[in-house]
Amino acid sequence: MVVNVAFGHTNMDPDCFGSLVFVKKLFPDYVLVRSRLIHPVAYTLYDFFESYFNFIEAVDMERETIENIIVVDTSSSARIQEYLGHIHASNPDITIYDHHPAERCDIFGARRVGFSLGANTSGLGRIARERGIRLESEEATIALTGIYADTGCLIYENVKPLDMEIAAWLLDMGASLKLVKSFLETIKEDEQVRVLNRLLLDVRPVTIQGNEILVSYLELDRQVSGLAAVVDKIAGVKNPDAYFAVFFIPGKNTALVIARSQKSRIDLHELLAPYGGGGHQAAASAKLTVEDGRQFYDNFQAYLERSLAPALCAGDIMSRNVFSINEDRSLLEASKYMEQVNHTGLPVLNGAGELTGFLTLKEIMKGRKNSQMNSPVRSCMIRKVISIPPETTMREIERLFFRHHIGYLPVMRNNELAGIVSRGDYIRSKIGPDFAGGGISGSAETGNAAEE
Ligand SMILES: [Mn+2]
Repeated sequence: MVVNVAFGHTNMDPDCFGSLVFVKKLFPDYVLVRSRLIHPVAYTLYDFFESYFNFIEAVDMERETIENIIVVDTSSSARIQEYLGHIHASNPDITIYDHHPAERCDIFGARRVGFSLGANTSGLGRIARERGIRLESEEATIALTGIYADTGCLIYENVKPLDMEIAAWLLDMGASLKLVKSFLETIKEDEQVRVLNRLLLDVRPVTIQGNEILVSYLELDRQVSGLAAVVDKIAGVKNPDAYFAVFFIPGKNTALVIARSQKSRIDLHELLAPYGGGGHQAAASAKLTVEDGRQFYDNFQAYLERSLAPALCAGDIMSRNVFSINEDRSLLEASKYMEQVNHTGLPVLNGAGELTGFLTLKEIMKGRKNSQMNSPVRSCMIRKVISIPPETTMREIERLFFRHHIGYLPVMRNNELAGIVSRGDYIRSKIGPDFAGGGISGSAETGNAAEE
């Protein structure tokens, strides 16, 4: 028999299932093929909707002549190998619908429809929406689970407006948020809870090159499934720049590293490559055979010390072109100067060039109200200035801004004003590496951030 088939990557996850819902709607004559393994995150979803998908097994394809293949959520031949091995004696047409980077596509002869979206489900959803397709509420629930799973409930950096649009459209068609939530609840097993509790106590903060890192070491008497979900949870609660969890199963001489990163500068895929691991920049893992788990843990920490890139610090993001004012100038002069340089705050220096205070629009307005415009800056400025050395990390900068409700942090090197970090500098450097590293000196900050 001639058959058309569709499948997702090996170890199918919610985004695969969400994508396949749309494949069913868009290409009703395609038969869906199940992967040998289902990703633990998708267990409940799969259990619940198994009959809806009506999957065949990969081995069932051996009897058929496969004419057309649709692949969803991967462009890598390695991740569909388990299916390809069962397709014999036919020369099928392959179409890929995928949201992973195109350069990783190595499925020969395939036509590829690429999406630059947080979830692959959103891309297929857009096509379905354009064709006027409607979903039953169960179908919308599966699809929304797919989008939520791949986008961290629409909060990861990969999220595009279209992911949100399709999510809203699915909700409109009756997707159940209650069900989505229960499908995505990843910590269900008692064993996971036990590991979670132990890790919460055991996890150790270390600062490496200014990065706030968490590490933990735990010995298990056997393999526990869903460890990645536990690691995710810890990373979510403790909020480090990166978390490296090392597990060791003595009976099997197996070490497992599961890592999560919240910083684009910490690329876990690259970091774990020497250990035969991999994944993504933000989430990766490695499994190794080792004799001594403790020893491995020590070596691994030493490896991190050597390998982690220095964290972004004040010296990287500060504006170097600092406008300052002498404390003997009048408030009127200061206000004119501020207007001229288009700044809302200025460091105040004494004759020796030392930082003695800070002046913002607020003090000028106060001075104007009290007819003090001819008084020296010295008499009106903020005297308790919080300044920082150039090595101050982004985390510390963030804490200072929020704890003290200030808009500027003068950067001092050897008692000399080297630069200034404004809230704008801070936010720009957070938005992306392209914005970091200055080049924005002298930019105007709107309003005095101290007021916000
Ligand atoms: Mn995906």
